[in-house]
Amino acid sequence: MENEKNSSRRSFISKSALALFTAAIGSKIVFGENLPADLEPVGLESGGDTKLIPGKSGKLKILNDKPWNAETPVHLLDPEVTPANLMFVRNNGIPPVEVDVNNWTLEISGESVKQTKKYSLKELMQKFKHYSYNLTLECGGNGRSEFNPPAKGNQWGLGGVACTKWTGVRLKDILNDVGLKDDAVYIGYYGADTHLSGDQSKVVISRGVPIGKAMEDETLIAWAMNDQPIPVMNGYPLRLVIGGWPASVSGKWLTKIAVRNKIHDGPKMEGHSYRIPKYPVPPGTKVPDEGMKIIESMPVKSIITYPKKGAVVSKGQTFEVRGHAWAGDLAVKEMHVSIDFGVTWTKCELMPPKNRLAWQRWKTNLQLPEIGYYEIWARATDEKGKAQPMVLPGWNPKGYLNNASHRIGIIQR
Ligand SMILES: Nc1nc2c(c(=O)[nH]1)N[C@H]1C(S)=C(S)[C@@H](COP(=O)(O)O)O[C@H]1N2
Ligand SMILES: [Mo]
Repeated sequence: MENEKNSSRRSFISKSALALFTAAIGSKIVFGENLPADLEPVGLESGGDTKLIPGKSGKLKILNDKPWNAETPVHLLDPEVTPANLMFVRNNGIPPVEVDVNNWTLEISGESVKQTKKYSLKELMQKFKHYSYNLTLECGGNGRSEFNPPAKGNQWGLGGVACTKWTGVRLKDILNDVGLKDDAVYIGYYGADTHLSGDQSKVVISRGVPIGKAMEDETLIAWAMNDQPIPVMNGYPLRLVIGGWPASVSGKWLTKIAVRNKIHDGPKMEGHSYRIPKYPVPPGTKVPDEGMKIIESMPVKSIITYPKKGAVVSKGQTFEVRGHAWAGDLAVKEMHVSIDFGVTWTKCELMPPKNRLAWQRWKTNLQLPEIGYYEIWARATDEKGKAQPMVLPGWNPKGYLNNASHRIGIIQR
């Protein structure tokens, strides 16, 4: 009755007008017949391709939706600890859809364990001491979009990096509980994600690290990120977390760790995956598999998180410039910025990391001499004296390890 009354009072959009709007939007307008005659649909100003990633902020820049790959706009990486919904997503396959936390197990097996063992999540939590570390995870392909000739794959800008707080148990405590044979040299992870082809028997990705890196204090089997369950896209309910190395070694949706008596040979360990040439090659070179080596510690790098690119500074204003710097397994020793295209450099204040393998905050105050356009260039130097290059450091076939200086343009008015 109520509905009937309403419809008798209102006049609705004509069928031909609705057809026009439907064509313009490119999609059926559900409930379109309810649109009042004098109201136009507001439409999709963004172009209609802003899909939402479960559990993630709509501010992430989507690079791929099959599988999900999304990066963080650099200025949103400003907090010391990256907010969970802003951490980048790099999936190679399809995340597990139904996660049964109560029956989730982690198997430790492989030819170099004394016996195979399985732990439930509860056992892991009860049996071993808990640790928390802030760990920098950066995709090996972060910065790939600057490669020329271009490298295939997701065209990452600078936002395939995050530093979040991880809580869990040390992998070394688990491995010691299981017992390793003397010939153990490598570990490899397995996760519960499934292959894009739909073939359930195919492993999506299974990478690993030498036993020495696996046994470091900061190498965690984690169930929490930023004091909350790990976001679905970042590996819920359990994840291997290894700071300082390409994030591809940090297995998500973790179900198994294999302890190996040789370099792990899972999918994406071999060929050109996460490998770079052993020697410098001219751009565009086809490098044979034997000429490639596995990427280990990531190179020194930094980002400017404030101000945002395109910021407007009023004449004479002093403003803070800040960001983060990291250097794989090493610490960052010095941080500099330039406002004159690299002719002179200003040394910045650089904080120590929260813990080993966490990024370091840097900041300084700047004042610009006159009205006009400037670029701020940022350059970090690691504890061994290696600094970031201004341009792409060395071309490689898959577009890894671009640690060129971050530059932002700003205006003084
Ligand atoms: N099981 C599984 N683990 C994985 C991946 C994956 O596709 N499946 N991607 C790897 C890659 S290449 C990267 S860069 C990081 C990305 O972590 P994030 O999505 O939590 O940012 O996870 C790594 N671990
Ligand atoms: Mo990655």
